[in-house]
Amino acid sequence: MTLRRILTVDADMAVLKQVSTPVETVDDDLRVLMDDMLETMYAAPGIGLAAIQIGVAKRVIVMDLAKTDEPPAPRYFINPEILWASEDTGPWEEGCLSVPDIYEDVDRPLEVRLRYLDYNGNLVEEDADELYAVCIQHEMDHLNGVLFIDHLSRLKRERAVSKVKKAARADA
Ligand code: GNR
Ligand code: NI
Repeated sequence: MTLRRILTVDADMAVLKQVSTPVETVDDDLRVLMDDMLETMYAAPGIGLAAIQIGVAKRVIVMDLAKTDEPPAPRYFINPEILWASEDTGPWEEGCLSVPDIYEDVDRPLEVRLRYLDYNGNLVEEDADELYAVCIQHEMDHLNGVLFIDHLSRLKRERAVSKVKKAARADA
């Protein structure tokens, strides 16, 4: 498996804004991509990762919501769709590996019904709530070139990007 560089808003905004393309075939090449994404996500560490965050504009997401004292529970989502979203929304404090060290509340539907293809290309439908609902909506936004900071006011968004740019300059 290969660790990939995670793109960030200071340097890679144009790529992160791209709309990703549906996957045609779930094959071994795609599984290599998903394995690399999972390894990259665990190393970061993060709880979810969309392919565009490593510069691949395919509608592919990996996730693991297991707590630190639980065994790993990797999940893979290919061409995910939201079939239904609750009217009820609520805030959750979100972060993003592409917007490092910024944490802000975002309001989203509290429950969603999903359809996607899994690691083996099988069609799955299931309901998500709590952190699962938050994370899948955050990741599906990435597939459409949307970042969690796009849900904030312009002032908060611009401050967040400035902070990430300043930190990147300090690191260099
Ligand atoms: O690791 C992550 N944590 C997180 C916390 C709250 C809401 C969403 C997330 S996803 C994020 C990893 C990431 O950037 N995925 O795109
Ligand atoms: Ni993210």
